[in-house]
Amino acid sequence: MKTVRLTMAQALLRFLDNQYIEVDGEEIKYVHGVFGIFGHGVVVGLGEALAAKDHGLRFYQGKNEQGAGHAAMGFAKQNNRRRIMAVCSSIGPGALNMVTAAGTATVNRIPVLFLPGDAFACRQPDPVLQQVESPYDYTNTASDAFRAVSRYWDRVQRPEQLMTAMINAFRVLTDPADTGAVTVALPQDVQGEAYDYPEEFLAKRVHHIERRIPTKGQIDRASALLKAAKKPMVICGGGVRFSGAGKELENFCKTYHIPFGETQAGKGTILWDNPYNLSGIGNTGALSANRIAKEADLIIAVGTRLGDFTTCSKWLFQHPDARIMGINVASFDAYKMNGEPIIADAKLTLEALTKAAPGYKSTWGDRIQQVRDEWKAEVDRLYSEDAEPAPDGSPLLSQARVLGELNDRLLPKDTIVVSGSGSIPSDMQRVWRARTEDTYHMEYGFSCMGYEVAAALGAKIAFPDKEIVALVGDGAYTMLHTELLTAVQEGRKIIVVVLDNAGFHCIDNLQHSQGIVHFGNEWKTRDDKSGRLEGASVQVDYAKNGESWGALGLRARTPAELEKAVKEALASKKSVVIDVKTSAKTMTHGYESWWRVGTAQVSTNPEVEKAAKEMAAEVTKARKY
Ligand SMILES: Cc1ncc(C[n+]2csc(CCOP(=O)(O)OP(=O)(O)O)c2C)c(N)n1
Repeated sequence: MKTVRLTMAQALLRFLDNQYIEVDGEEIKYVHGVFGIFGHGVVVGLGEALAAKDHGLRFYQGKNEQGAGHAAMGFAKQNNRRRIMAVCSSIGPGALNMVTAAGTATVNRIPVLFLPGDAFACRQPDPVLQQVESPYDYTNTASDAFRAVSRYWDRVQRPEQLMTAMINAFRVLTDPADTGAVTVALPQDVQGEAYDYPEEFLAKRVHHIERRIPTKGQIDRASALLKAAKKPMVICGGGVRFSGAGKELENFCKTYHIPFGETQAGKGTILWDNPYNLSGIGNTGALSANRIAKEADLIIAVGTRLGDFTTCSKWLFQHPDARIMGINVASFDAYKMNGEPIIADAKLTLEALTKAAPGYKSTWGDRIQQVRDEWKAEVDRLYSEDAEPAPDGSPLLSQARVLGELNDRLLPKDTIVVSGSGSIPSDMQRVWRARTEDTYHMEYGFSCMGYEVAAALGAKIAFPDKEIVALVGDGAYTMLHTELLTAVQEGRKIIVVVLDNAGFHCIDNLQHSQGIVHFGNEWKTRDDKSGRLEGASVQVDYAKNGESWGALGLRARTPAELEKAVKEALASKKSVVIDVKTSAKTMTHGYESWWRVGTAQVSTNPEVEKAAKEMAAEVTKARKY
């Protein structure tokens, strides 16, 4: 066996550089690069290997490890999981900063390889700077915090362990059902230790992404359920997009006259004007999809986790005999809500099922077109909505109007829009009209504030020729936007639209909807008399903030100003921040949806007790599991 003497970190990089995937006959280089921030726990090990010019991996210097992780996730998500990045950090705080991003990747089933530096395996200089010592368990380090949010976790304590660690890491990263965050912790001494690695381990390796074929039994069971149903509907989840099953779903729906609602991850796989597209479904869904869901007697859940936002906390499907059929490569998801599990690839299953019930037609008739027309009229109304001015009389925009102007008139049809938290995803799921496939990029599994700007950079690295627009609330922007500086540094232009309503307003709305007084969510200064945050509204100039990072800063308070700013932003070569002042009262809600939250059953405030009683009444209508 031929070997080559390398440090563990050098071998790791050479391995990463040689991983390929094959999907439907196409071979793709899998790992594009490494995002990270160095510290003593990584700079002299993995950092030394990265600094050498003998590999084809690009290094991106993050500005916050969580941001770096989200950028890597945005890259993989926009690539429909066909190209990925690794993210590295030092030990201690740098590593722990990545844990949130690992959670985001795992919840969204997006492959990201996390490489936190770790304490010395030899333990001799312990405790080193940033080492979290556990008196009850010496093996416990900051890297163990990743266990809860990783689909695979490992620590390379001897250089020869790298081989099993990496093969397992890539087994999970490339598995359509199991993928998510993969964490391989790298003790700082072991990174630099030399070993004679077999050349075979370092040679080009192709991971074949196999499509799981549905069995005859599964198709028979699925078609029997379908034929017994009068009013079936489909939920189009992210799995449809990742499987590349958009055309097959279109055919399926057309053949049997079945409408579909979209989850956040599935939206945009099929365009908005498809005659079977009911738009978003669930808590932040459209009236069209939610009404149909209440009448449907079979819910064909394709590639969805059936999260509470999709099912309205299991309350949405109100037909007394409604059954769920779960088409999913992940058995965990296929079994949810007592579903008939069809554990197979979405594309192959939909293809087979389209042929399995010849002559079948749902009884929806023209109801599908009717709810679609009603919803179109409502979105048109929202797109032209005006907002009340601010208390000082200055104009404000309605949030849905901003989305409408961007979608309908101002942005090129193939602009990739990236968002993730606050009220924007809710409005987006309802009103955004996807006009080009795979341009709707929403992280709504973790709904992690701070994903937006970082992931926009990741999407831009994935598709440098596309316009990328991050839609972000003032709260999420303030929490984490500093990969904007990385975008400037890299010369990768992104347009950041900050929708500034001066506060954490979707949470304020939720609080108020449950009878609680406004408390702790609006951004107001402390009032001397009451001692509460009830003073003047906190004002921030986000355009100036963008300028300080080297971006172009623009402002808008009216539709005309928005149009001017977007035109300038599109003409700009460098990244842009558009500070858009919106009215907090204009976010959309309702549309026959419901959401279960833990309300206070006793309170000094009668409004709270009333809301809790209403909540309890609705709970009785929801499915129990
Ligand atoms: C990291 C993180 N912390 C807290 C939350 C809980 N949370 C969800 S939305 C939200 C407020 C978001 O405010 P902003 O970005 O201004 O959007 P708005 O609701 O005003 O549209 C908070 C605090 C979260 N989703 N993510």
